[in-house]
Order: sequence, then structure tokens, then C-alpha cells
Amino acid sequence: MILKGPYSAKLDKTGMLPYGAKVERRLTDLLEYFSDKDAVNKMLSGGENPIIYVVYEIGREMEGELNVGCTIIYPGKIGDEYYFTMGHFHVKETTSEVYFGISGEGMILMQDRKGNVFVEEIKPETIVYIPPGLAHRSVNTGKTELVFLAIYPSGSGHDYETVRKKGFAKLIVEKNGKPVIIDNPNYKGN
Ligand code: PAN
Ligand code: ZN
Repeated sequence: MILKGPYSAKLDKTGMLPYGAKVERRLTDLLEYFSDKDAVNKMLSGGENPIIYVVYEIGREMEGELNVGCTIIYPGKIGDEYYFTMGHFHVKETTSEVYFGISGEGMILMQDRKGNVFVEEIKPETIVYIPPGLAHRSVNTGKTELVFLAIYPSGSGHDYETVRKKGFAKLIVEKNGKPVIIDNPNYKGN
């Protein structure tokens, strides 16, 4: 039973089973997020609308409970920018989150409301702790699917609007075959 009571779920690089909800994000859902608008338009006008990532979630309702989500970000780039998640602040600013890498390689961009950025790697057998008050976006910098587990308080809520409007202060792009972190020229700041 997933909605109440204890449960167990199988977790591997293909996702999590069982799950309560599946969210799929395609390029059309992320139009405003990628910086290279020409690359976006070229793909779409060529009839391509790739799935960028999927999330399998087991959500809970009660205060004190935890939500669990497994994210799979596919490998790929839009222009030089690697595929990433939309990214969000938690609405309830006191909530934190733990990520655990399952497969693939990537980075998590974290940013406070002043625009200070923190970066950690996401990779197998590695935990990333996201403290309260930091927006977070995951980026697949590898050639295979990036798969990780997220655990966070059930009442966290997701504020996507702030990141959608302002963006992140940094971008993670490929240069000479390697990921590099650069300033986002379009970052809107405070
Ligand atoms: C994660 C994210 C997941 C997808 O479970 O929700 O990786 O990213 P977006 O929600 O930004 O599209 C998490 O951080 N939950 O709080
Ligand atoms: Zn989160």
C-alpha cells in the first residue's frame, strides 16, 4: 500500500516500482529554461520533442512524513547545455532534501535567494544534502542516464516560478567534451 502504511519499493537504474505518480518532462515543457533558443527552435521545427527527464514519485500527505522520488535524466544537450531538471525552491523554506545517486554522472546546482551558487556531484553511492532555502537543479553531464533518489518532507511544496523567471546564476555546458560551469548571461538576479 503506497498511500498509507509502510511500503517497500524496488529501485534501480530503470526507476522505482511501485510508484504513486509519474511525471514526464519533454523539451516543450522546458522551452523557457534552456538558454540556446535557436537550438530549441531547431529541434522542435525538425519534429523533435525529446523526453528530458522522468520522475517516479511516492508522495505522502501527513505532516512529518517523507516523499520519495526517483528521477531519470536522459543524456543529451540543447546547444552546449546538458539536459537538466526545471529546478525549484521548496515553498516551505525550512525543508531540506537528500539525494542519493543510483547510476550515471551529473551535478546538482544549488542557489540561495541572493544568487550564491553551490555545486555537488551526483554519482552512484554518493549522498548530496540540500539544506533549507536553496533552489536545486540536477544536470546530466554524462553519456548515460543519470538516476538518483530524492527524499524530502511531505509538506515541502515546489516553487517553480522563481527559477522559471530568474533562472540560475550558473549554467553547466560542454566545452571540449567536458562539463564546465559558466556564468549565466541571462540570469535576472534579485
Ligand atoms: C526532486 C525533483 C526532481 C525533478 O524529486 O522534483 O528531480 O526536478 P523538478 O521538480 O525541478 O522538475 C526534488 O527535488 N523534489 O523536491
Ligand atoms: Zn526538491
